[in-house]
Amino acid sequence: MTNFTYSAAALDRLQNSDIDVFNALMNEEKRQSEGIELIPSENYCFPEVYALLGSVFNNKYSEGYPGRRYYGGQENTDTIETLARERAKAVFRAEHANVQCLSGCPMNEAVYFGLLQPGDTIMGMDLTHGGHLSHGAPVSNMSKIFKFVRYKTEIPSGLIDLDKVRTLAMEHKPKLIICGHSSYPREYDYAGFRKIADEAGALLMADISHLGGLVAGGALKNPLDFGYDVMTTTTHKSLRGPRGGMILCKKEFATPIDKSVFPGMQGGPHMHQVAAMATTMKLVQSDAYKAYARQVLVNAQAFAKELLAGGAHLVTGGTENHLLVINTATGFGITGNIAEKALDKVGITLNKNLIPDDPNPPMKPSGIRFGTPAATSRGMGEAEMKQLANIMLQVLRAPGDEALLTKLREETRTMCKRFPVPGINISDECGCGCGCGCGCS
Ligand code: DSN
Repeated sequence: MTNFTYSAAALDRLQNSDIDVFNALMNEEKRQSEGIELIPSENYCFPEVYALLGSVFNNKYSEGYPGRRYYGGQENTDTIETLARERAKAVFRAEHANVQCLSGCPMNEAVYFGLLQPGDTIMGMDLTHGGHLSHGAPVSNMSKIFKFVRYKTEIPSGLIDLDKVRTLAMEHKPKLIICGHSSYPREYDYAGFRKIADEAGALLMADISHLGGLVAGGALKNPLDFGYDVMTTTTHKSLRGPRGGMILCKKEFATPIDKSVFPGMQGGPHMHQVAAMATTMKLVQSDAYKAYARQVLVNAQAFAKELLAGGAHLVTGGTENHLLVINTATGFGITGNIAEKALDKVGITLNKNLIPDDPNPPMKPSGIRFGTPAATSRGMGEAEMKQLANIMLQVLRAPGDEALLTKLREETRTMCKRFPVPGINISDECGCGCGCGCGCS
């Protein structure tokens, strides 16, 4: 059996009432424990987060904001939301915080509707060059409502050319410019974007969803220190909190942003999520968390160094943050989907990814994307990054060699055993005799 942070009594009830979902849960614990998570947007949350996500705050409707709700019984929900807001403001040096967004896309959509009118122009990074769906990808609903102009990275450097961003901004005069990405391995020139927005007369927003924990921990720059009008971040990536999103902004935008989140976009906030955000915002202020944030970057550097030495082609030639993108097509002659599948077989989870100007389609792209936040949460350091990079290199050179993959699977499993996932403790003896944590005992 597993020894997890849920209440044992609740788990027992689940096992009795829904064995199918119970088994899936046990298997997922085992998958997360015995393999290593390298998807850069994923992480292992703080154990305290499980306690709150599984709590009675799940039961409460709290439309409105602290002190101004539509339903009664809000004395405890007001406490947690006020704590979450005040702590978020302190962590990110923000004048205002809204902590009710259900996740990343609604969070960014709430900013657009709060500050702009339908038909207004927004400039964001092209999804196929590292931007995010919610920054105006043609498939998103937002692209039917706002006009999006997309800046790209340069080929072959993979870097953003600020002069080109400026030219585009002066040509289209967007009402809002967004700095933010989901697969750009470099730090943004926040000051440079601020200058461009001032010249173009645009509001300026940073979406730091991937980087939230690294900014909170002081390892990367904080866009709000450069006078950004709005900053958004999801709370479950490098921040290690619950799934969710928060909007941080200047005081002058507090009212339109709050109104846009509720009642504009959402009804009742998920108060179990808000409670977990409050605790997350306390935990990220510790010295241990600051050391974690720094180590995420040190680990990414160690990973990059080893991969480059092994002949991998890294988009932009390296990384300045927590993530890396390998062009598997040029370096190893395989597409990202083949690489993803083969790496899955050895217990390394990452994702296939488009590279800038990819000649291949999204489901068979030319690259893979991965990062170090989750591995670092397990306590892994540079030596383990080196070992993981070497396993990856062997897989990428011979993705069809099943004997090799089986051998490497064991190496990954052995390594993972030394670094338990925070909040999960799977013992070798599951009680049923098979050692699999399947719940059949
Ligand atoms: N799915 C997230 C990512 O992987 O970057 C963003 O929404």
